[in-house]
Amino acid sequence: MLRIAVVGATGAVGRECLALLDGGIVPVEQVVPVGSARSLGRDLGGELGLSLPMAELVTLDGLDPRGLDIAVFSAGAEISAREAERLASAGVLVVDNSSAFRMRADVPLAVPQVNPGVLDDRPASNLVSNPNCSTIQLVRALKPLHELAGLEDVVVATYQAASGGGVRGLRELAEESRAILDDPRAEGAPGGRFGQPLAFNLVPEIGLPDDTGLTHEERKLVREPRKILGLPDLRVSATAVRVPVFDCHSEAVHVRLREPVTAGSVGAALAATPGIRAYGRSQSPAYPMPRTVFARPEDRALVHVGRIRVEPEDDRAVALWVVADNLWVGAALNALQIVELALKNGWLG
Ligand code: 11C
Repeated sequence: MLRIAVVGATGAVGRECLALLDGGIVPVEQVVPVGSARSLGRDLGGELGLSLPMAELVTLDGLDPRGLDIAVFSAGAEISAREAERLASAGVLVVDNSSAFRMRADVPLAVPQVNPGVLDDRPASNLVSNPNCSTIQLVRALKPLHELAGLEDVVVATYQAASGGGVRGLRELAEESRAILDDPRAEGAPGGRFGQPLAFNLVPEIGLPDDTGLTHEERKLVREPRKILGLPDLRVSATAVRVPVFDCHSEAVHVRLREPVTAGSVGAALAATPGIRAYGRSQSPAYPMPRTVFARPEDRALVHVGRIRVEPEDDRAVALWVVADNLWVGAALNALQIVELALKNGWLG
């Protein structure tokens, strides 16, 4: 039985961690919710209707690492960079949802369905990084294609939901949508969680651009799959777009393979992969969509792949449409599946 701290417990990912722990994903003796000073005194268990054994909410300053097995951090890169190593060096296994440590050589970047081998041994750093949400669903769809015919290069355009911007992103989208429904000509002002008004809009910039024009989100999509798939030279080209959808990220993925394939062989490889639901024309709906994926807990736990095509002029060029719940598959669920595998591998006694 584990004592787990959930850092960022009041945030969008932290709450989903608590809900998944409440559902029994790993055996828990006690959960310690960790939040900011303004959240002290909140009864998160009561607010979220949880029956988990939960300690009182504490701040990171008040979190005692003694007797703690694991800390799942979902409070942003700045807080992770500042605080996670203090806990890790006190012997706590930290599973970090931020970008703070992902590219460090002594920190595994883990997606249990894709590169479970990186979790064979507990890292000396006591840190494991959870990849970016848009990376996780991408690599989960790419892995069976790589095993089938070898990846040569990948072009991905993302359609990312407001929940990627946390509770504040969700609230802003709801408020802006109401304002525009009341007055369709209302002009939104730049600013807010997404830099620009999101309701009834598309924002093709997630995170700050670097000197080459690539945004932070796009850099993660280029670099993280290389580390996870163990393909340092994989060519990835990404365009990340925020869309006015509350939950679930979608991706149009174009892949060039080393060997020829058919749509049937690609569909069969995806359908045979645990954790993936592959869609064909005979199904209804014939393709995944954010609203349908988010509607049922069993679908929130899967990566959904539809519109599976092979270019008529090029039997090594494959196109896919990939949808997954960014808060579960892309964050909380992946982090707790890392904990599950760490337990199975005997890291925690
Ligand atoms: C978004 N992908 O949708 C981001 C959220 O590096 O873990 C997660 C940021 C990260 O805005």
